[in-house]
Amino acid sequence: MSTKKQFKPYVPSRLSADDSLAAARAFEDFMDQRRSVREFSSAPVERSVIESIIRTASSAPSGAHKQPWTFCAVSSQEVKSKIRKAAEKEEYENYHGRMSEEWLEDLSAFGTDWHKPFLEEAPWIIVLFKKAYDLSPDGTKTKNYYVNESVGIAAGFFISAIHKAGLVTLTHTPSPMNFLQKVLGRPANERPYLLLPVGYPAVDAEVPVLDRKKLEDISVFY
Ligand code: IYR
Repeated sequence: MSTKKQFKPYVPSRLSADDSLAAARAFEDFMDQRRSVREFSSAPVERSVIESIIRTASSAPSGAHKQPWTFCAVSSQEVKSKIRKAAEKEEYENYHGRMSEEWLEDLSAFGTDWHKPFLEEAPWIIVLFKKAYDLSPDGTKTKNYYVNESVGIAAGFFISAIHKAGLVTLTHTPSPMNFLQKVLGRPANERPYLLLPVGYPAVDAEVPVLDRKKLEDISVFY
């Protein structure tokens, strides 16, 4: 069975070369101000802001336009506490034996440890699930394509939208993350991909001093 795609013209307004460069550089400056933040204010963020950010994330390209993701937005203190407790249990094991000496050394500049207070302090935790396959209403499985690539791109859109809204986040990956499927009661086709606390930064929030790699270190032009 095939469904025929319909097409419509795509005619965005065309920028001059100068305007294009100016817009690219302005966006570069804006994005360069984004930082991962680990200290959150408990100040509330309206649900409508989170909804908008999720819609932006879901505008990302995906394999065969399957949009193979679910964004679980948690503001319930009770659920956040459950997530923190389970994440800290796994992270304790990571920092006490599961992570290599080299990994611990690489992380030492960031001052991280197994304590994850931001999981209770941030007003929202967004748990991003990837959908390994889809389930039709009648229970049959349908295929998704390039799921990791698609969900990674959606996560990038999500992080950019958070920055645009004046909020901060942290791409947290407690490992293993399957406890999130249980805590949130997600179906078998959904696998946790990233956990993102979202909110305003704490007034005394600090970020590590770091440089970004130079263009010549990350690109080759042919
Ligand atoms: N998941 C652990 C360890 C960790 C890993 C990376 I890569 C970081 O950039 C920071 C931490 C944790 O969240 O503590």
